[in-house]
Amino acid sequence: MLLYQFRKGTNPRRVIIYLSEKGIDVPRYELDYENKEHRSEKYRAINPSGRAPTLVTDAGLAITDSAAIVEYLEELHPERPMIGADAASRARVRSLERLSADLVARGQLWLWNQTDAFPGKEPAPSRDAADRIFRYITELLDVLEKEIGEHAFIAGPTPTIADFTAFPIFQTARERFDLAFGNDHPRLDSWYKRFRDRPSADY
Ligand SMILES: N[C@@H](CCC(=O)N[C@@H](CS)C(=O)NCC(=O)O)C(=O)O
Repeated sequence: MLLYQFRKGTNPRRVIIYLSEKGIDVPRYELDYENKEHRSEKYRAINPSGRAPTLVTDAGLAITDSAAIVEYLEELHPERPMIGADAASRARVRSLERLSADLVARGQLWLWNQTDAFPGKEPAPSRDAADRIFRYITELLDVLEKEIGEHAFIAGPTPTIADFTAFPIFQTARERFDLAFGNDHPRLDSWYKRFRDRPSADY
């Protein structure tokens, strides 16, 4: 198996954090983002979207989406389940995981406009657009703030793929760009700080 990744990429980190929490490891290949290796013909032959992560299995199957990679690995390693232990808990975890995936997508659109760091994505970043997009982010943060309630983790008392999906966009905003993200949501802010202390969150 080989995991193509960007060590600090928001979507790759969903897999990286999962692997660490699960206590399993797979060989990694760090794509050279600066030199656009992910856009090369060689990499696009593996993942036509030219994005990361990709997991290539020993049988040569290329899994080209972070959520699909996590679900695949979870099927190979069912011990200590991280998508929930029964139908009801899996439904809750998956709902919150998908909501978190929406948060990532909106968060990325926001960062493309709020910063000048993604000229390939947004050649004319607009702070007005960023402010508008942030309203849609806040809508999802409000939901997560309610859902986490008094739990230690987003979907309940134990870490799940919902945490591994949501955490990286908070971390990208806060640590890579020094931007507030969820700071006005007290439960999410505490969750972020607690999760940040876990070895899996090492950046
Ligand atoms: N749905 C995909 C999205 C992958 C994705 O957008 N990855 C970003 C890194 S966070 C990427 O490769 N960006 C480079 C680009 O689009 O040029 C997944 O979750 O794996």
